[in-house]
Amino acid sequence: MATTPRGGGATAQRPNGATQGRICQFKLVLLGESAVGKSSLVLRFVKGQFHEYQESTIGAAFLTQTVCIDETTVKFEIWDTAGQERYHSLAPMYYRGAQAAIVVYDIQNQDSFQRAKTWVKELQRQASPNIVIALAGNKADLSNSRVVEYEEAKQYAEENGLLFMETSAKTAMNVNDIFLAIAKKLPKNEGAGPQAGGQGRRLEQNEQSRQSSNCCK
Ligand SMILES: Nc1nc2c(ncn2[C@@H]2O[C@H](COP(=O)(O)OP(=O)(O)OP(=O)(O)O)[C@@H](O)[C@H]2O)c(=O)[nH]1
Ligand SMILES: [Mg+2]
Repeated sequence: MATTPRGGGATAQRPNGATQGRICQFKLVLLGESAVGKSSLVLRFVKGQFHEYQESTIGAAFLTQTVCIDETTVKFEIWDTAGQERYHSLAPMYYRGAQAAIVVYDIQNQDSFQRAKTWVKELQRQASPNIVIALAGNKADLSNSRVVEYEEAKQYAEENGLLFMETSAKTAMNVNDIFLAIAKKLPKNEGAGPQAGGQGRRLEQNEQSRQSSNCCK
């Protein structure tokens, strides 16, 4: 099973150059307190890089990345939101219509875990009903100064139906894995109509358009 991230673009190529026909596109949003590492996780996933002095995001940033799961290419349209409180009111613009969300906290920061729980509640109340939510306990490389226990977060995630992983944007631990776990959980079934909320949108070969429909066709 091919599960490696690939460079962005709507046309998926097999190693032999043949083009895969089934491409699903999903909107994914990252939410969480400032400085927990949202942008760093995206930078690691999309570009394989890590910056010690990553700048705080202003407003939001948009990036894309594709992953292959069996015969399906999943294209993520990623909205990396700004965690500073003054940007909170913008968040609904980014999670509205999203099929997936990664809510991030820093394992060294209890407040960021509480903030993550608040984001989860907001998503459960106001985002698409079928949204796939993953909880990421980031900065796992700094586990010597951890204050949020793995078991506590895991139990919370289980109780709330969330995917859960501890991640490190710095070492790349579980970064691809969390996106892949989301991609696997997203519905990619054939024949879903445009009204089926939460479905990804299936692109035809070579299709580059950015229509607003959000379904796998
Ligand atoms: N050690 C370690 N540092 C990390 C990790 N992820 C991010 N950082 C650092 O934490 C700081 C904040 O990271 P950002 O990615 O900017 O955090 P953010 O959540 O995007 O912050 P806002 O854009 O303000 O919401 C940066 O200095 C990163 O280098 C990690 O996994 N391990
Ligand atoms: Mg950021």
